[in-house]
Amino acid sequence: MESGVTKAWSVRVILVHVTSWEQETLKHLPLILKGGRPSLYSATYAGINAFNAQMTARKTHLPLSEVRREQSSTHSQVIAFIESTPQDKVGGTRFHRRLRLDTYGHYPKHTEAIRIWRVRRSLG
Ligand code: NI
Repeated sequence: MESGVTKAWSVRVILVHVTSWEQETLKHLPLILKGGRPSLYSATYAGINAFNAQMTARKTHLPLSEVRREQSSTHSQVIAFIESTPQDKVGGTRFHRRLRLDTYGHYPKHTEAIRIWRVRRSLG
């Protein structure tokens, strides 16, 4: 719950943030499979930063237990969706790119920040 992991963000906010991108992928990948194009964030949320700020602000008052529950169920939904998608579709460039940006390409940066914060914290 402490801020300062990544600027003002706590681990809790990072969980909300990563989960909101997984929720985006659950919205957009089915659309891509049907040959559609997700709208640009610049059109709907005045840019990525505004989207991020809005997503984390919206969940400011959720208890940590709820944040964790949502994170876990969203991640399970992403896994189930990928497993139910035919192999040849998953390999499609736009599908794969979107999946990477929203999920496994997104985790390492935040994981690393949390790791560094934990070390810093244990050193007092
Ligand atoms: Ni991020």
